[in-house]
Amino acid sequence: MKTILNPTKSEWKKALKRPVQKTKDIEKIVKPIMRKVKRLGDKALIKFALEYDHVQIDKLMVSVEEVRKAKELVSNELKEAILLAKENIKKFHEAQVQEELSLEVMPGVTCMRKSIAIQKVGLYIPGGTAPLFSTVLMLGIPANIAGCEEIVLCTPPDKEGNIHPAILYTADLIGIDKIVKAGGAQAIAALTYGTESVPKVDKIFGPGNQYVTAAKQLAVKKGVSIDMPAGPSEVLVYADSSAVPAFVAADLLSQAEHGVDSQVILVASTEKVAEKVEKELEKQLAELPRKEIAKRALENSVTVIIGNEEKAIQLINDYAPEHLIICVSNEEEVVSRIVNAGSVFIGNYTPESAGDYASGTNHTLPTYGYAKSYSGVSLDSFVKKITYQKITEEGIKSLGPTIEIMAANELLEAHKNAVSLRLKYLEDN
Ligand code: HSO
Ligand code: ZN
Repeated sequence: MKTILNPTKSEWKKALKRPVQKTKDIEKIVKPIMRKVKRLGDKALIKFALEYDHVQIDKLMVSVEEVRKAKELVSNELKEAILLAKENIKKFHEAQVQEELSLEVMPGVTCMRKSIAIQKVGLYIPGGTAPLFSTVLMLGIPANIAGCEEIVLCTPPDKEGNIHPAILYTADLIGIDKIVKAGGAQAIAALTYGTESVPKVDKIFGPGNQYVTAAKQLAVKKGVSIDMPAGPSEVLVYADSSAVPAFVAADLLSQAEHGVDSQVILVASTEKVAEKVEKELEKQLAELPRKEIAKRALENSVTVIIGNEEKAIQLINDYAPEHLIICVSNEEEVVSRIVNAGSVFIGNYTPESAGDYASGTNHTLPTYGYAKSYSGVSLDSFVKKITYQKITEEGIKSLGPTIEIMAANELLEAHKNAVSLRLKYLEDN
C-alpha cells in the first residue's frame, strides 16, 4: 500500500481520488445488448447465455426440481448459518416499518402519509468468482417485509447451466420462486423491458460488474428505478494504537479480496500503527486463497498517516467511504462526527464481515462517494410513500383564502378558482 504522511487537504484529495469510470465505452457495448433483448426477448437471453456464459440454456426459469436438488447440496452447517443471518436481517428490517402518519394540521385539514410497496422488483445476483447468496438475503428480506407483489431474481448460470445451490437455497428460504438464469447487461435489459419469462419490473436492485452498472443506468432512462449508482466496493479503517493491528489488516483484506478494483484505505494515527498493520497485511495476505485479487487491490490502496484527529475526520467525511471501521480509543466522539459513510463499524470486535453477512444491517451500500447523498438499501428502498389529504367544509373555509392569495400571486387563476368556487358554494348553501 502506498503511504502518505500528514498530507495537506489537496494531497489527500489527490491520493484518495477514485479511478474515473469509463462509462461511455461500456455503454457502447451495453446499448445493443439492451436493444436485442427488447426486440427478441427470451431468445436474446438464450443467445447471450451461450455467448457470455458459454452455456446452452433450454429453460430460463429455474424449476422446482432444480431448487429441490440444490437444497440437498447445501450443508446443514451452512443452512443453519443462513437461518441465523436471516433472523437478524429480518429483525432489523422489520423494525424499520414506519407507522402510517396522520396529522390534523389545522381544524378540518388532515394530511396523511403511508408506505406502499413497490409492486414489482428485480433482484440481480452476480455470478463470477464468489456466489453472493448473502445478497439474496439483503435484498429479498426487505422486499418481502415491504410486501412487494412480484419479486424476480436474475443470476447467471455456470458452464453446466446451474445456479449455485446456496443461492437457490436462500432464495427458496425467503420465498422467491421466480429465478431466471440470466446475467450481465442482458438480465438488466430483461427486467427493464420484460420478456416471455421475465416480468418487467419497477425497480432493479443488486450489485454487478461495470456492464451491469451501465445497464442499470440505461434502465433509469427507460423509467425503471434502481437502488443506487454503483462503483467498486471500498472500506476505510481509522485506527490508533488501541486498534489490534491483526484485526485491522484482516478487515482491509476482507474488502481487498472482493475484486482487483476494490478500494482499501487505512487512516492511521501514527507511523507505528501503520507499520504494525502493514506487517500483519503481508503475513495474512500470503495465506489467502484469493491473494492475487487482494494483492492487486492493495496496489491501488493507500495508507494515510494523520496525527490530528480533526483532520482525519475531515478526510473521512470528504472521502465518504462505503464502509467505515472506527478503531480508536474515543470512538463515540469520532462516530458522532461522521456525516458521510454508507455503514459504520465501531470498535475492535466489529468486523465489516459482520455487516456483510449476519448482524442485521444491509450490505448493499453507496460507493464512489455517493454516501454523501445516498443511503444504503433498507426497507425504505422497497416502498414509496404516498401522501393523502382530506379537507372538510370547515377546513376549506379556513384554509381557502390562503390558497386563493397564493394562487393569485403566482398568476394561476384556475388554481384560485378551484377554491373560490367551493367557498362560494358553501356560502350559498
Ligand atoms: N462487502 C460487500 C458485500 C459482501 N461481502 C457480500 C461478502 N459477501 C459489499 O458491500
Ligand atoms: Zn464483503
